[in-house]
Amino acid sequence: MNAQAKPLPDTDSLWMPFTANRQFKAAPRLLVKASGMYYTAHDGRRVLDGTSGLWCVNAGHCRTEIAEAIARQSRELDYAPGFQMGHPLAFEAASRVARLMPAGLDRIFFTNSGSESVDTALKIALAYHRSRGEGQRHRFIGRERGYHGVGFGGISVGGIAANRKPFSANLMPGVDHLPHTLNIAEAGFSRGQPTWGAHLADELERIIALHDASTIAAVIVEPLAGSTGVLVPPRGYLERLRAISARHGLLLIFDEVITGFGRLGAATASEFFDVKPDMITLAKGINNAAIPLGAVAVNRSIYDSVVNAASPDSIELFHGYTYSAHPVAAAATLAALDIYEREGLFARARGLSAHFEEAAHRLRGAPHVRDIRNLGLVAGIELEPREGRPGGRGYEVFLRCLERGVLIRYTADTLAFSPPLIVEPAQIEQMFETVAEALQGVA
Ligand code: PXG
Repeated sequence: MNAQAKPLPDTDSLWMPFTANRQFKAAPRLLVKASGMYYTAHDGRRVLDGTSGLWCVNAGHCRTEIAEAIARQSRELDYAPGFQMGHPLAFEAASRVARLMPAGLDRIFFTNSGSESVDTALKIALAYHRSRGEGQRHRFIGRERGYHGVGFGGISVGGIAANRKPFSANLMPGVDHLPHTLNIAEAGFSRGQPTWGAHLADELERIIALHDASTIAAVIVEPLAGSTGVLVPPRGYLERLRAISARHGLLLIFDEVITGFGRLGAATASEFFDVKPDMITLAKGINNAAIPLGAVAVNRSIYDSVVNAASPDSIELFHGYTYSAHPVAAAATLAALDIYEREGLFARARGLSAHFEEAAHRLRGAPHVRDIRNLGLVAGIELEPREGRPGGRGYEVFLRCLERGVLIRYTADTLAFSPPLIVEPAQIEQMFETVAEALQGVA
């Protein structure tokens, strides 16, 4: 411990999420401060944030304007009920988020997390079909390896086996899955979107034929899958999903919890790929992760259908959260969106993406590297797993990078990179050079 080291807290009571609790508590890794591109660890070391926290701190850490907006709002109106009552910032935040969405997706439902956004979008899809007299459209189609949070809806349409297995007896019925799009033999080391794989979208036609379109409510996919290890959509794939869904009257939901707010160099992946879904789920970067908030951006025609189907004095959608559009979270959102706009951070990400790609792909040929995938300010480096011990190598590289002052993320044996959009070119170099160094000593 150096002079700035802080004493470690008692770690017994906290049941940590998605963590190997016993392993962690035997050697805790704590972060105690942050600013801009850096964390400070409990032992006083500075750590470069190569992951924007968990893909969420897009404008960098502890931005003064956001902190001040939060403090101001907490003093002025700490909380207001959102059911049958409102407060101005909720409406203002909705209008501002709507302006960043593709044309028409300008009805915004607020939640507190990505998981809640996903479950909300699934419910809206059912409510929409019911409002049009098509209540028999109850099925959903997700995709293998998809991550849509941890609600029962989200793990049902999701395709991460470990997240589903313990709960498998109680998943939502009526869900089918598209195949995932990763194929290293055909598309390994692609720079940006792979040219192979658009045909995988045609699997949607097969699934529709199996169940009949009249029973299917919606298809949900991450336009770029993050958590599962960075799967970049093949060229033309999302366009085909869009066309097939439209042809059969299915709603298309893009889960943009990670890709929303600049990650690919545009406000949304939908804008980046120029493919317009019917709903977009959001969270994380919506307010730079300063305080929990999520949202669903919904096509106006869906809102109109659901709302107009009810009598004018009755609640149209029996759904909502105590903290939907919490005033403090809404204030943080306005401040974060101001920063994104004023500093042109989405365009900045776009401008850095070629360098980011170049730096990531320089690791081709480094020990254990099986594939490298990237788009915008996202990269994944997949390592060969150890015989009989998948994930072990990824964890070791993660630890070795942390020792060298760089925070990366790993999912099994895929390393993931998603720095704040304020990252400097030299910091991009540092991230990937550190990984190259770390890989040298890994068995
Ligand atoms: N959808 C997507 C696409 C996500 O990436 C969620 C929904 C759920 O959001 P909440 O706010 O309920 O956690 C996510 C979350 C990782 C990692 O390291 C990714 C997420 C969360 C934690 C870790 O890949 N994504």
